Amino acid sequence: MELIFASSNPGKIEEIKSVLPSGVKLISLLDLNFIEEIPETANTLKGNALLKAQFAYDTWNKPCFSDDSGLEINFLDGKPGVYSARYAGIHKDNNDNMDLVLSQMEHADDRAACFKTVITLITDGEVHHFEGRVDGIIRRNKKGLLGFGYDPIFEPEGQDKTFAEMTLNEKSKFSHRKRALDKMIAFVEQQFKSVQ
Ligand code: ITT
Repeated sequence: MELIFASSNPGKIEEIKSVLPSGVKLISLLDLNFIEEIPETANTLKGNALLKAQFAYDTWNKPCFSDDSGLEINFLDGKPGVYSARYAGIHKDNNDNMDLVLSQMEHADDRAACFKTVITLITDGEVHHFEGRVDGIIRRNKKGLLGFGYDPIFEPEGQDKTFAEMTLNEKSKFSHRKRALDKMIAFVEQQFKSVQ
């Protein structure tokens, strides 16, 4: 089956492509040469995931899903959260976002944080949400070159390396995205079986 993934984030697309079952063909917004930004004006992950999936469904009228994710940091009262992608400003990049977090947490002893993902799937106009979460800590310095976004400063609970020091396979053992995706895959497989 074909599924449109309403994302143009290469890091997310690569992660998701690496774990989808071989029977699912993923078509991202990059594959569709769609370069506009889909407006993310909601103030929750679920709200933004719905906006992106609904936009894709209305535009291409095919089964599609979206991913809205964020890093929630205890010491920062849950920030950057839904504003993770543009925490340091709309024209800033991942490094600027991490630098801002690290400077705001320079004297913080409470390093607890979590990544959350909401995946929204729309098939036949029906909307389904799937959530995933991973707990961990914010390190005092960036470490590792793999992954994307805040990976160099996030270390999942019980591990001694950051997401940016992990291969795609390793990150997938812990990641918020994989946990949400597993729920979506189980749901899609169940639906597929029931129509056979
Ligand atoms: P799309 O909307 O095109 O999917 P985006 O980058 O705008 O891409 P989000 O709105 O979900 O995606 O923003 C989430 C931001 O949170 C993302 O840009 C990263 O900075 C960060 N993020 C999300 N998942 C992450 C992960 O697995 N590792 C590191 N950072 C992550």
